[in-house]
Amino acid sequence: MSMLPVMMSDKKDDDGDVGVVLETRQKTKKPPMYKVMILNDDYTPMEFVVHVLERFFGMTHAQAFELMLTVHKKGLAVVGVFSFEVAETKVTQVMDFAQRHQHPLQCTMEKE
Ligand code: TYC
Repeated sequence: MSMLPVMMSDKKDDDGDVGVVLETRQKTKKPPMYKVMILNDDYTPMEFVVHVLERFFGMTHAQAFELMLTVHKKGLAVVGVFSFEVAETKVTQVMDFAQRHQHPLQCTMEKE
């Protein structure tokens, strides 16, 4: 029997794989993400909504104005997508701020 080392080039399929990987499913699940939405109403002033979008969602005035108009025309829009905790905080901040100013603005979240 030969005891010579077998060179890689002498074997078919020698890629260093020992052939025991039967499961390729990734077990590390990405955390669920949540859409935060604002809803249109007939009473909240446009400038208040623009201010909310700047203050709590880091938008520029132009971005905030454009999104506010989308909500005004379409009824609602997604403002951002966040982890559960961040989404919940945004919703609470917006709802508290609107209530303090006595505007009926609604902000909700929904699993993506
Ligand atoms: N529709 C409101 C108005 O005409 C403006 C508005 C926009 C209110 C967006 C809420 O999420 C909203 N004053």
